Amino acid sequence: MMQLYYSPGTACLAPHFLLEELGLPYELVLVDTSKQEHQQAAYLKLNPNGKIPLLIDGDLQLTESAAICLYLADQYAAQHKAINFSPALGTPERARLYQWMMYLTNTLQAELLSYFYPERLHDDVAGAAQVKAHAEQRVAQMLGYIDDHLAQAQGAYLLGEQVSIADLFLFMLCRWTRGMQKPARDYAQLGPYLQRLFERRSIIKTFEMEGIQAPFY
Ligand SMILES: N[C@@H](CCC(=O)N[C@@H](CS)C(=O)NCC(=O)O)C(=O)O
Repeated sequence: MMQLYYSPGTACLAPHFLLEELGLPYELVLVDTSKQEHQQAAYLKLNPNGKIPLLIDGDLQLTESAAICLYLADQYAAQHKAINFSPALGTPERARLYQWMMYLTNTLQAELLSYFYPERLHDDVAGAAQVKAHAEQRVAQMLGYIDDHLAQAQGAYLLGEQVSIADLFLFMLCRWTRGMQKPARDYAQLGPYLQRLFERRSIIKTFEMEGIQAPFY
């Protein structure tokens, strides 16, 4: 059975949503970051970069939340005939999926990491506070860009009519903005978009399983 190594609310969320969507059997393995378990030898043996999440599927040990989502959607598409979370290879829709997954991981997720860990980017407290404030401003620009895209999209989701792994990934990142001055839920399009996604059983169940309480996003 597959195993997803997780710590509640972290980058494990998107793969966790997807595992629930696909209805696959899997085991959740808690990595207790309050005890620094992600930096201990047992975990580092499985994932030498000491980050969460990690998926184990047979002989495959896979890190990077976005890569895990792409892998699961491709590998187990047949299990979920009703919804294809990753459009077929070689199609324009697949190209758009790549575009969004790269944008979300390289741009928005990276900026959110600066927001949450500013002390890694500056030695003194005032400098770190400035890094955090700048990261929040840049996140706001990115959310504005996504909001504009949703306003023009031919459908309710990033790729149009069809929900995809990019939406599950974006939901996770938007949740991380909930403490900002203007969180994702306060944008004209993102607000109803997040509400729509939050109605999915997979998302509610994932929050229950990870012990996450309101506010959810
Ligand atoms: N690019 C990685 C980022 C993983 C990551 O930074 N995870 C955080 C939790 S959201 C973590 O493990 N933090 C522990 C640390 O950096 O020490 C991914 O998307 O999987």
